[in-house]
Amino acid sequence: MVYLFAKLDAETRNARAKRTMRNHVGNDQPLIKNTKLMRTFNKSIRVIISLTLLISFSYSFLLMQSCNSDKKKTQDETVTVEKENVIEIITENMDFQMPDTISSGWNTFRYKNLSPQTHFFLVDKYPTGKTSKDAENLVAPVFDNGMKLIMEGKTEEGFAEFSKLPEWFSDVVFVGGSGLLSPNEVCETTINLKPGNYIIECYVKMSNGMFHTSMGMTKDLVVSDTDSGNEALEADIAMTISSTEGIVLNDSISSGKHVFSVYFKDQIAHEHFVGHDVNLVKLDDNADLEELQTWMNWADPKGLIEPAPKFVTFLGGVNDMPAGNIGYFTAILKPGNYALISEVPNARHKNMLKTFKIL
Ligand SMILES: [Cu+2]
Repeated sequence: MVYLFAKLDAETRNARAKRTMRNHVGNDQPLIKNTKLMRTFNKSIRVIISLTLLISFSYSFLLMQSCNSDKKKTQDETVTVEKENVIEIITENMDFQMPDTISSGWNTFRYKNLSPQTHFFLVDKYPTGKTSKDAENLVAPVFDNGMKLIMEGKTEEGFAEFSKLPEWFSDVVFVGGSGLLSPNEVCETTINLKPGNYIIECYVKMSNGMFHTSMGMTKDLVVSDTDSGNEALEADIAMTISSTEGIVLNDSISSGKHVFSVYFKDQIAHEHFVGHDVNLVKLDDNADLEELQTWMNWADPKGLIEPAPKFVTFLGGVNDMPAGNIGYFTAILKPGNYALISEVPNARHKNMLKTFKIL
């Protein structure tokens, strides 16, 4: 490396000196030789060139050092991710960037929302043979048409539209996923998946009422027979959710990193046809809980639609799961006000809106 530098140094110096001479003197003029002026000029040029080279080599050296440390950092990060065995999902533009096949058993999904909209990911077990194409072609249009009518104030016609859903749609099972996640946030959710074919989706709506599902937020996912070998997480804050008791939380919550477990004591289809889940929300001073509650119902023309309510930040959670299942989510809590809320109509009335303060 040192030899290379020395060689480059000499060659570059010669080449630059020649270029500099040509530029200064001009091609047509005869070269003035051996004058005192020329010697002084040559000396100054050498000093300038040396300084320039010194600065540019120092800079290159620093740049190489920084590249090396960046590279090392990236390698370290890769090692960490592999060791943690986390499955990364990224949304940039109505998409799910993630592997097509994952192992079965316990898996932690790290969801990064790099888009300007609020999203979640929900894992659906579709009946055998049905794929994300069926979701896009046979399910999403029905929901879009129904929602369009509801938004026009034709509520009954809108709900009647849902009878056009394919018969097999009632066999679709939601098996977990993240809670809602605001733009530029990251969340982690851990669920257990059996081998099979699944579909990942997000059904938040665009400002015109169209579901993200119709905008490309569906993805086929194969869960292989190979077990991940991961164990269930050890939660430090346990909660249960049920249609009869709502969200029940026995532990008090302090600041810092926590692993929450969510046990689905039961599961039902609420007024908007889907089940309950748990979403962690950071509340700013001006947060409006009524507005938040209304927004948590996709069937409401003002619900689950962009723009998301102001002064709240969605931090993930655990999406719908069948009764008897448990899911986990991890969060770092800073001092402030928070809410745990379910994506159902009238959450407060169902004890599915709990607020707490971190000191
Ligand atoms: Cu979405």
